[in-house]
Amino acid sequence: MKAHSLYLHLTKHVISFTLVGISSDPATVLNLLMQNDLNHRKRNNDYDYALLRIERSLITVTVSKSPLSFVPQVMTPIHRPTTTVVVPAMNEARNLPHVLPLIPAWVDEVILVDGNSKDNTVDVARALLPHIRIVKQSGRGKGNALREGFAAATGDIIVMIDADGSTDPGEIGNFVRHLRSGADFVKGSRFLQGAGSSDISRIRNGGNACITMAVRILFGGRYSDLCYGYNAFWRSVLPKLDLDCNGFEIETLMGIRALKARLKIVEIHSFEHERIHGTSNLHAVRDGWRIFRLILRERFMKRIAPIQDADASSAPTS
Ligand SMILES: Nc1nc2c(ncn2[C@@H]2O[C@H](COP(=O)(O)OP(=O)(O)O)[C@@H](O)[C@H]2O)c(=O)[nH]1
Ligand SMILES: [Mg+2]
Repeated sequence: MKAHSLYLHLTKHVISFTLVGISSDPATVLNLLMQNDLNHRKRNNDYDYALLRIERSLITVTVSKSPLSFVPQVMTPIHRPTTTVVVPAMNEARNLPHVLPLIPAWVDEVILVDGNSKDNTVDVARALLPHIRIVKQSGRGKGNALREGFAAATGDIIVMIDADGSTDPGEIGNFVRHLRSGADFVKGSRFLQGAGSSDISRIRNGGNACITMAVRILFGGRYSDLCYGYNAFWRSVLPKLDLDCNGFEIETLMGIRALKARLKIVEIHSFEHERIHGTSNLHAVRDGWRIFRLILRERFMKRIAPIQDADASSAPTS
C-alpha cells in the first residue's frame, strides 16, 4: 500500500476529510483520524481509500486501493477508548446534584468513592445516576479514595473530578481529547491562560506556588499547578504511577511520578469553582507539610516507606 494521503468518508455522517498518512492497521488509521481533527481536503483518485462506519462505540475500518475497485482488506472492529470518571466524595450529598447530572452522557462509567459519609451521599448519587458504581473506601483520605476508585475502574481512560462543584464536568471532553491526541497524562491547571480559580485562598495559592517551584527545581518539567484535583490519564499508565499515598498529596505524587516515568504530559487550562456547600477537608498547614515531606521523599529518600495510613489526612471536619 502506498504511503499517501488517505481520503475517508464517514458513511453515516457524510463527512469527508483527508488525513496525512496511511496504514492498513485500523488502530493507526483511527489514531491519524483523531490527530488530524477531521480536516476536509478532497484529493484525486490516486490515493488509497477507507470507509469508516460508526455505530455507537464500534468503528469498522475498511481500506481499499481505490473507490472504484473496492475490495475490503481490513475488517476489524475497534473499540473507541472507554472513559471512567472517578469522583471521591465525603459528605457531599448537597453538592452532587450540581455535579453528577453534568457528566457527559458519552462517559461509559462513573464511580463514586464514598468516604464513609455521614449524610446520604450514596442515596443521592444513586438517585441522580442510577448506573453509578459506588465504591466504599476501605481506608481514609482522598488519596486512598482515588486509588481505590482507580483500581475499580474499567475504562481505558480515567478522569478524576471532585464532588463539591469545584471541577466542571463540562471540561471532561477536553481532557479526553488531549489523551486521544497522544498524551499519556493530562493535568488541569488553574494558572494557564484562560484558566483560573474562585476557590483558592491566598495561603493555598502561596503554598501551591512553592510546591510547584520545588518540583520544577527538583524534578524538572514545567508544571504550573501541582495541587489540583482535575487530572486524566490512560488506565494503562497506572502501574507506572504506582500510587502509594493516602492524603491530599496524591495529586502532587501523580505529577511527580508522571515526570519520573517520562510520560507524555500535557497541562490544560481549567477553571476551579467555589465549593458549593460545606467546607474543604484540606488543612493548608497539615496537608502542605505532608506534600513537602512527599516531595523530599520522592527526591532524596527513595527507600523510605511511604506516609502510612495512620497519618492520612482528611478526617471529616464538617
Ligand atoms: N472518599 C473520600 N473523598 C474525599 C476525602 N477527602 C476529600 N474527599 C473528596 O475530595 C474532593 C476534594 O476535597 P475538598 O475537601 O473539597 O478539598 P479541596 O478541594 O482541596 O479543598 C471532594 O469531592 C471531597 O468530598 C476522603 O477522605 N474520602
Ligand atoms: Mg474542594
